[in-house]
Amino acid sequence: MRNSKTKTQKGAMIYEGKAKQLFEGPEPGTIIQHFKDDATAFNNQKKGTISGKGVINNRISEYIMLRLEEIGIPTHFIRTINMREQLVRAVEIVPLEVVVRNRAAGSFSKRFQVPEGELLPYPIVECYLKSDQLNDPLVTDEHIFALDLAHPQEVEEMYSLALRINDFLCGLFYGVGIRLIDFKIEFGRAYEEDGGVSILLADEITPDSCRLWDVKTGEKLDKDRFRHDMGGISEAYQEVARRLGVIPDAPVTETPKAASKKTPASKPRSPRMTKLTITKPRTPKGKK
Ligand code: ADP
Ligand code: AIR
Ligand code: ASP
Repeated sequence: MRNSKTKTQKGAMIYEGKAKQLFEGPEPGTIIQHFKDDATAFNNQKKGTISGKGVINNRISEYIMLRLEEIGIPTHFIRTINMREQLVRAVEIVPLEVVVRNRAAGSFSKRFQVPEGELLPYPIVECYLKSDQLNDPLVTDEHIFALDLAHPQEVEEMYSLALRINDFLCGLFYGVGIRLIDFKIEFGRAYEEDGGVSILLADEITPDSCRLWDVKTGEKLDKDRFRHDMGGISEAYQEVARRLGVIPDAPVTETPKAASKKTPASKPRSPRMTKLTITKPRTPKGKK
């Protein structure tokens, strides 16, 4: 249990989405993101729960946001609060889903009839309007400007950040035997005290928002397993987290005692992992 003095005060719920809830944070300009086990696909047509997903996604997103901060990508992440919650900076979400693709898959394969897995000549960036009502249509820069969704400078900034994020994540995942096929990210506007506005990476980067294939076997380790009823969903998410070193080798459980009992005698993969027992939320260094 956390010391009550350090307990982060959670305010009212301000939004309930398909995979996360947002609560007012302890200070103005902050929000608590709560990761649920709920999963949806194909714009809410398919619904279900993936046991333990929220806990794993909270960890994975924390880890990736921190690694990205280290290479100078500005993100909304402030700190992890508990197993399912993280404190983030409140931003005005740019209503675009920015997708980067390294290989053909999903809607790209369907739209252009390109076989899944085919290597693209270079990473491509696409934008979709964030609108469940309209089924997230693909939009061009002209649409973005004409509909005043973002300014040209912001679009340039988001594309450039998206490609840097892709470069970095391709290497990060490849290092643990995973091929990054594609991913979706969201950006937000942060209003600074000096009147300036900056673009931050917001939302999450997890197996819900990426396509991740095992390098050797091509096995899918992401939400496509849920989308296409492939089974082994929780196990796939756990495998990604385990390879990144953010959870121990044992299954993720929210019952602390059970979790520690179940931990096998196997050697942890890195010193980082020994510290990261799933029973104790961690406060990352360098962020308050
Ligand atoms: P959806 O809204 O598509 O159902 P989620 O269930 O993941 O998706 O809900 C999370 C919501 O929080 C998303 O709409 C996302 O745009 C928004 N969001 C993510 N990060 C921030 C942030 N830092 N500030 C404000 N809103 C955010
Ligand atoms: N994505 C798109 N909308 C929601 C999500 N999570 C992600 C998918 C995939 C990438 O964006 O998980 O990694 C491209 O999706 P699609 O369906 O356009 O091929
Ligand atoms: N996240 C979107 C939905 O819930 C799209 C998807 O992941 O397939 O429908």
